[in-house]
Amino acid sequence: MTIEEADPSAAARVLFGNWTGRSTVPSHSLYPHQWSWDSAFIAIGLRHLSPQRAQVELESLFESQWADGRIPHINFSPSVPRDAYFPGPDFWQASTPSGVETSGIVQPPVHALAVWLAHQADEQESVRRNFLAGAYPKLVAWHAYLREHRDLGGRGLVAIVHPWESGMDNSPAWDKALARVEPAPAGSFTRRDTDHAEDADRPTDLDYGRYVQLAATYRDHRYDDAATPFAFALEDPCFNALLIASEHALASVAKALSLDPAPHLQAAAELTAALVKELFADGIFRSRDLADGELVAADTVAGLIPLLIDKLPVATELLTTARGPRFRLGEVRMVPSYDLTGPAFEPGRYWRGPSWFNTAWLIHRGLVGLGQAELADALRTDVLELAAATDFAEYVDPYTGEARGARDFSWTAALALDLERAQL
Ligand code: 2M8
Repeated sequence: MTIEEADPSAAARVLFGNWTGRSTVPSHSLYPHQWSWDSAFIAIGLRHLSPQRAQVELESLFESQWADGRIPHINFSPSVPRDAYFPGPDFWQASTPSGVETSGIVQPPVHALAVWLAHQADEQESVRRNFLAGAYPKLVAWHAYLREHRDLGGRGLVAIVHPWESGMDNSPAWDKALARVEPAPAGSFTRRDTDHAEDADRPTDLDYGRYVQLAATYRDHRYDDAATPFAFALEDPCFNALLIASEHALASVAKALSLDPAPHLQAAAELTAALVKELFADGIFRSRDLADGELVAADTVAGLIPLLIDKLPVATELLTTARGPRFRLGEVRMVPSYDLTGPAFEPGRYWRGPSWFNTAWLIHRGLVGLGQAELADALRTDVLELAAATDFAEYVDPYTGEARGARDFSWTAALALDLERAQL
């Protein structure tokens, strides 16, 4: 019996349909290549269908890793037409020493956590395939790239240099910084995303022009972090919180390989102290804009993701914020991506209000860690109901639960599957 026959559930069907042989596309129409943090979330779900496939998903992503340790946000598939997605490989002009074509920016580092969870799904199979031993040095190099090349503010936190690096591309937290960026001229590129999704659900043309300009500047400086004049550089709480969770996971990986976990625990402790000292204000974590040194006055779900961090000293205050009027955890559908009372709130537009399944999964994990069983269970039920009711939508309206963006979206299926089957 094939693994496809063994699991006919709707979520499994989505993941099998989006599998391309060694990795999974987020969505055949909107995102037809391998995306970095998507792959990590996808592996977390795939481990319930085939632990081996989950490992291969992550291994194929690692093939896109650069010599400097960075894991680019897109690993381009050679079998997809070069103009199927914009910006494609011809725009980025980047490849690994072995010729894998990639983008040049990165995405949040959730990979070590995914590696650890994929290993735990079938330890025997993992040992047989030497999975942890193969992944460990790659993850160490990835984290070292971030800490050594991306601490642009010198405060012990990693900075993102493009909204796409946050994974929450269109977040209102980037508006002020983006307004300083001169957009690429409208006729100089052709968007592909609006061929596959409603214009009203996606970023505006003006913002898209700015995304293109920022990426082109980095590319024109050969993705050299020391040489690029970054017009956009912010310390994002979600990105740093995931690095901390991944350092904790890496400590577990090191222990399993009979290596010393102490450097990872120390890195996690240093990053946690810096995160709380530098980015916590008004009961939530906020991004710091390195251009003016100020915290951004826009509250987004990124500021709640640190709930995931083990022994976070401000967890109680953060939970109060999650349950308060800005996010109404337990009262609206999943967790809105932006402050429900904020001036930029839009319930349907990409990262400016809708609820996403990956952030719900991360917050669910945080709630379980905090012993908030009732809240965690309610969130889990909401994720499972919404995933099924929306044909695994990319995101949903936080008030009505109405589907938005792509359907049959891979991380939605993967993370719903994980919440259904994982024993936490
Ligand atoms: C979205 O981002 C891409 C650019 O990377 C896009 O809008 O074209 C984001 O939601 C991001 O978090 C996600 O990884 C990607 C693929 O699902 O889509």
